[in-house]
Amino acid sequence: MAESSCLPFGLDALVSALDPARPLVIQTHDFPDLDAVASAWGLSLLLARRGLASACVYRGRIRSRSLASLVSQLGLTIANEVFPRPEEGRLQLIVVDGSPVNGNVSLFDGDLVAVVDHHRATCQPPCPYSDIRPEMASCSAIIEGYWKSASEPLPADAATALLAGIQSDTDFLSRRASPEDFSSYYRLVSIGDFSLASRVVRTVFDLAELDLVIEAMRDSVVRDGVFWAWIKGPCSQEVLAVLAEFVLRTEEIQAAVVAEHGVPALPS
Ligand SMILES: [Mn+2]
Repeated sequence: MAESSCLPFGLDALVSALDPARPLVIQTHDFPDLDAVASAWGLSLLLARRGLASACVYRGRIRSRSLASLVSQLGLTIANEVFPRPEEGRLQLIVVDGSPVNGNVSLFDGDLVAVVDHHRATCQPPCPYSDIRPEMASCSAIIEGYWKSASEPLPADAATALLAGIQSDTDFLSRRASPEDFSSYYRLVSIGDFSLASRVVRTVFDLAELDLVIEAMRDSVVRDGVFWAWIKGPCSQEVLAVLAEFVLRTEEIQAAVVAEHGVPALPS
């Protein structure tokens, strides 16, 4: 169940919260990942079916090797700046896969109209439309559900991106996931390019980063069942998670703490 909002959920409710005469952007959380960008792109294409043009934007940098690969292979258009045209009216913002009340989105200048997210919110975001479902493991599955409930056929490229979003956020459905994530995944597999998505999501290192991981493992310590390691970054976003997931396959290790030196700050 979605958390409370003054509007019902889905494409029609979202569209009714938007002013078609004003410019619109779909903003991901800062330093976006695959799930965030796939969700933004999937929602942008769906809104276009209702005659609403939007741009996908983010702040920070793309630090994910797999996301950079998906963006180039599918030709996704996403920018880390907006170009306001005051004569067209104030910008409307939709946030996906994050929420300003959780501190993971530095909003561009404009009016927050909607938040679509799967992270637990500390409070209701200040906007007319919110669809926040912490029981779901990916935002991509929420967006796939919007396509399905609107009876709009998903293009293959968008399905590939959303598939990659679910694969990435759930480690190929091996982490906690809801029945809706599984259902979306099942539908997307038959439309999108499963092998492209899987290859992109699994390719997270280059050889230099592999060396950094080997070095971090050599210098790691295990105390009371906890694995501790530092990676001498900068490295791509997924490297830490992949190292942690790998060592958690060790019988004697119950938890992993993996951190990176040299994480860049968000430009102000
Ligand atoms: Mn996500």
